[in-house]
Amino acid sequence: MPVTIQNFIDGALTAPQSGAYFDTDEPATGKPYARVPDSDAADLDLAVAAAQRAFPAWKATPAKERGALLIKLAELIEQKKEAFAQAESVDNGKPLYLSRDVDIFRAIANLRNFGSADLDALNQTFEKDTSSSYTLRQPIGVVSIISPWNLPLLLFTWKLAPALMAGNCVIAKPSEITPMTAYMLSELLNEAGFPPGVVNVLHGKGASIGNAITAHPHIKAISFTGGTPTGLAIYQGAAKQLKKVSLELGGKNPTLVFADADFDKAVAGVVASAFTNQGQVCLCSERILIEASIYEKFKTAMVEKARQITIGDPLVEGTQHGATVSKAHMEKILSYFDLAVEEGGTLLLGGKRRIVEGRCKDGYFVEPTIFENLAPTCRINQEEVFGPLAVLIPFADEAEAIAIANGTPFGLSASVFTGSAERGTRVAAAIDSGIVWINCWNVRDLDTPFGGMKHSGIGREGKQRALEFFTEEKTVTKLK
Ligand code: TXE
Repeated sequence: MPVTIQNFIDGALTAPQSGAYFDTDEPATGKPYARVPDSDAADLDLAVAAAQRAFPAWKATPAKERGALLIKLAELIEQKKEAFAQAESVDNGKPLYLSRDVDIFRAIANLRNFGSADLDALNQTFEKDTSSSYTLRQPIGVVSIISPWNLPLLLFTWKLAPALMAGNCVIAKPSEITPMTAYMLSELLNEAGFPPGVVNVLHGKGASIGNAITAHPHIKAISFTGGTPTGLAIYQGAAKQLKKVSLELGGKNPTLVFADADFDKAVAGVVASAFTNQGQVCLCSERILIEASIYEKFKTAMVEKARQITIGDPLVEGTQHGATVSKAHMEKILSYFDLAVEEGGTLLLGGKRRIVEGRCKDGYFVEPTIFENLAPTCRINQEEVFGPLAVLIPFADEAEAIAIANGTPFGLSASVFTGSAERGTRVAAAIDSGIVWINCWNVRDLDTPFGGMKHSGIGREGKQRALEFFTEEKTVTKLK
């Protein structure tokens, strides 16, 4: 029997007002396993009213006490971390090792990290001859977070924690494709001690509850992570009410490999950057730029390393590559592989759906795939595929590498592999992206600013930036 997920409104698990649910399936098997509330504006009105009632007392609660509740929630999740990891892998299709070591580990870290933040450190003072001024950071009121399916609990908590720490009441909408761990978190909120109405979790589709959130007059800010077209729709909708928005959107991230790089480290880094989480991380690299003098050698080594990735049931220990998140997403990825062939690409590895025998025979598995001979301006090198795809592109020199790296509408992240510290610094400064890694990929310090340029988004997340986003700044001046 499928599990029935419920909304969490005003401190209680609640069925959707309409009584409507839809099914979500387990990507590794293709079989429905949970029923998800198809929430709409009526559920949202209840949640917003509860959040408004809760706001004055929550705002007045000392930040340290708010943080203690976040840390308590982290502890409660930690006590059930294996159940959370299993649920994340069932819901998303990702291998268990990732759910354990990345998703749930980071969700707990997010809650702890923001729960111990020093809000006073955000304030500034200004002393002049005749006046002195100081700033205050105060909560906004009722805010919303909208999160995607690729790192479900990780990204949900990455937004929820700073919103709460800053003193806001929250309407949280996880992706309808992966609702389970947000539901499990909502079951712990009362035990953690959050007063009713402070956190409300609404499940449902972007076109109904998502749009209703953007249009709601009493929601004052939205923090969103997801696809660029959805981000644009939220931005346009939010503009009508001058809502604050933070948008973390797609990428078409380049990895640059120079001939002087540590060869083995670069091969390992590039394979991880292309295929981790079945390529479904906004920071994954779909364009691998390789200096021409090592191109053939690097290509051979990379294809060989990627060929060794173990594809299989995400719930079996040792699996490195699980299922992509949904049938629709698998089909989108496969259609891009067809496009790469149409555009003249040469397939070096993978390129198709993988049938995994047994329990997973109907699952949405896509092979790690590598192409070459595709111009940087091809559609396949311009559009975000968000799957296990790497296109190899040779370059002659540093200037050409930078031009190719910057030659897309996106600007989220980039990696540079080089043995020269000067070159690393120079290239990092020249690349148009919010994040650059030198001789590594996806090394995350939660305190650092995080976000993208161009069509990859607006604003930055991370410790201080997220707390700034979720507060209003007030300047107080007095004469001396
Ligand atoms: O994401 P959506 P989708 C990219 C990736 C992927 C593409 C589409 O390229 O193939 O986006 O994925 C909610 N108003 N990324 O369609 O739609 C939705 O319910 C308000 C990049 O699954 O952006 C979910 O909670 N909300 C990425 C969230 O938005 C709306 C992560 C994200 O879903 C809405 C995921 C609306 N009109 C996909 N429509 C990243 N940057 O990490 C949808 N939503």
